[in-house]
Amino acid sequence: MTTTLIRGCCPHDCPDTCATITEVRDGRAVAFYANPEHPITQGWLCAKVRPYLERVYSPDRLLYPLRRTGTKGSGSWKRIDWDEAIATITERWKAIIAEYGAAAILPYSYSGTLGLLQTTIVDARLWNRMGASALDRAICCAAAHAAVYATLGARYSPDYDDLLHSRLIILWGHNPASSGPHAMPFIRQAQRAGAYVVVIDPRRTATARSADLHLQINPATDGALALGMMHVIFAEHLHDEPWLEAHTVGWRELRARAAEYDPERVATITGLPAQTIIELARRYATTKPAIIKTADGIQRHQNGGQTFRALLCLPAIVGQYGVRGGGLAYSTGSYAAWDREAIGHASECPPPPRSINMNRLGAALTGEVTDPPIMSLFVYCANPLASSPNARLIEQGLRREDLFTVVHELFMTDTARYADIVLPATSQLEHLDLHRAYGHRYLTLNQPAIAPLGEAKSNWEVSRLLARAMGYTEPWLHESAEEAIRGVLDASRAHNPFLADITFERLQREGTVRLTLSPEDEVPFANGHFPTPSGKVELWSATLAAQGLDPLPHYEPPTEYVAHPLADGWLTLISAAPHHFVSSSMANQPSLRRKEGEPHIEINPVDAAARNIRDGDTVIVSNERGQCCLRAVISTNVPVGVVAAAKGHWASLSPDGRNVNWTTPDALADLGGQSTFHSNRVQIRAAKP
Ligand SMILES: Nc1nc2c(c(=O)[nH]1)N[C@H]1C(S)=C(S)[C@@H](COP(=O)(O)OP(=O)(O)OC[C@H]3O[C@@H](n4cnc5c(=O)[nH]c(N)nc54)[C@H](O)[C@@H]3O)O[C@H]1N2
Ligand SMILES: Nc1nc2c(c(=O)[nH]1)N[C@H]1C(S)=C(S)[C@@H](COP(=O)(O)OP(=O)(O)OC[C@H]3O[C@@H](n4cnc5c(=O)[nH]c(N)nc54)[C@H](O)[C@@H]3O)O[C@H]1N2
Ligand SMILES: [Mo]
Repeated sequence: MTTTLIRGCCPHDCPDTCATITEVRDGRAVAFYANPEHPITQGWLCAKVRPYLERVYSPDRLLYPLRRTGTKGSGSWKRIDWDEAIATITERWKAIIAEYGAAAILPYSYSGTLGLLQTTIVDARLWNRMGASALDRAICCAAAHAAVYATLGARYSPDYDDLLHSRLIILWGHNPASSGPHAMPFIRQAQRAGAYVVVIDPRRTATARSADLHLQINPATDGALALGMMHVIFAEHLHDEPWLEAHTVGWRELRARAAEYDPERVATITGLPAQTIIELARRYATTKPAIIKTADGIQRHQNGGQTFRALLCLPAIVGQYGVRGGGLAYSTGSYAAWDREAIGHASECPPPPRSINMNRLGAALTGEVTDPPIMSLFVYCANPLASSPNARLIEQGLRREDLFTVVHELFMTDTARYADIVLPATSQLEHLDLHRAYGHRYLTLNQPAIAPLGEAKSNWEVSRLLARAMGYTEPWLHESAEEAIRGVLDASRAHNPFLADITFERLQREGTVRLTLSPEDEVPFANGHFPTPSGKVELWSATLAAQGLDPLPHYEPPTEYVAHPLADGWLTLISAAPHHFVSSSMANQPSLRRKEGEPHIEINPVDAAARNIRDGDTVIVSNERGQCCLRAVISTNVPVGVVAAAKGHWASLSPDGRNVNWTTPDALADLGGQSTFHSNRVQIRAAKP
């Protein structure tokens, strides 16, 4: 029997975007592993994606369309065929459009896959054509994006191997050991060669444990720390004035702002000793190249946008943008910018009637959005009941008898349980897609390795079926998967030099292709140009000033800020990335659930003793939004006043049918409508005192 090797790409929400190989024998995938030739993947996969065939061939895969037969959430279903499913959905939609207008239909999707076709194109075309409510996809990185565009103009970052040139690496609110593990070997190698590694994180993470210095900062106070570092750097004349003069706007205004953040004041805010702040500032200003590497976790606070702005300003103060091994590594997302019109054909469609922030889903379903109310929800690539904030309110919304909910999924997730119609989705091994990364500068084509299991269909196929049944005849709603990808790639290449010479044929041939970077593009911003309105780093941001926002970074505590020492028994709950799941994806896979352990919360011994909580107790974590039950783990991994419980556990697989998101806030941050999961104040008590 012959074995075929099919090149693919990990589709999950992670900066590493690994290249994979599937071995297929007789139509069945028999092995799945890393492509040894990919310069970032380097021949190994993370703990969660290694056993991927368990996910693909899971006995829990949804294989047929289902129609609800019991009450919402009751779990009684009847198998139906695709014709009936599509007819049921589109007839209901036509009736809703006739009565309320298409704005009453809300697509809800996020990062189940990050593919160009199955996510980016599917997120746009059908919904644009229909005139459905747009979804403001602000759950993950909206504040950082707004801050980056205002300050630097584009998300340009180096590849991980640039870290080998760094002498100082500050991992700021970032836990790559779990959240982007392929950066770790480069960080380790740099450290062995003498680079000094600092981790700034309230939690002692796996990444923090191997750092040279771990600063357990008070949550949501990083903006003050960054401004305090600037204060010291300016006061001691360690700033790079010629660079600031040549490449920035507003450095003197920023210096005046930083003057307000003397080390004593910043020490009170951050909980770090003043001397530590001074030493960090000196080290940062005098060790070159110095890189700040961050990700998305740090911005999930009410002040996340201003915090990110402050971080982005730091490298400019010491002239580190454009230096190999220096600057700030956040995201490479702007290099392979796709042609927006080719993606969504928006110019041929009515403008979206309105936009609904995904972080407000519960509120939107239960009265915040009217005229028209949301009458149908179409969920794909997302599991909002497990992953979106203020889940109690989402559950209340999903129970609405008059809400018509369709969920397209691989598994019967927390959200799918509340659907009227469930549609089975293909896995990455069963469909075509093209992936850019946000952690490096390679494109990878994902070739389908096996036929769809059961009657599963890809997002793009479902979009095509829905468009046909709705009577939409535009050819761009009916292209083949390959035509759709080729169309966007060709249109984007026409005006994006980073895609020069990258054709579909070349991707088919080579699997992974490095973006076309001229020698001067290798190091981000090395040419001294920043695509902001001024062409410079906007320390004083004209973009933000025009929106009536503070043009300079500042620190303001979140509303749910827990002051030290403890006020009224409140604790700040950080719910960051689990090691063995990606958000709630894979959190139903038995082998990975065993490794991650049951849903638990880390609590400092001091806070535990004050509440008579013993290690292993079941505790109730609660606030005005809701509550959930977790197992207490007493640990100094978290400082006094901070507790930590991973995101991602399924509510339906948790002892009390809820997860941490029953407590998390749906308040929006200061920039971009960003989620504020970690600005979350909770009370904790033992379930049986
Ligand atoms: N294994 C795994 N990998 C993932 C994911 C996953 O769920 N699991 N999720 C993916 C997704 S969707 C994303 S967006 C990225 C996120 O990637 P990261 O940002 O690296 O991950 P997070 O765990 O969300 O947050 C990083 C760290 O921020 C810390 N933090 C929280 N609040 C503060 C603060 O106020 N100050 C400071 N200094 N630190 C703070 C948390 O303790 C956490 O350790 O990871 C991706 N990769
Ligand atoms: N408490 C807390 N919650 C958080 C965060 C936090 O820091 N704290 N972080 C947030 C962040 S950063 C993010 S990005 C969000 C992510 O939130 P979501 O985007 O909702 O991600 P998941 O929960 O992983 O759900 C994705 C679903 O898509 C499905 N899926 C995968 N591939 C496909 C496909 O091809 N087609 C279809 N139709 N479905 C598919 C998967 O099976 C999975 O159930 O979570 C957020 N939730
Ligand atoms: Mo995310």
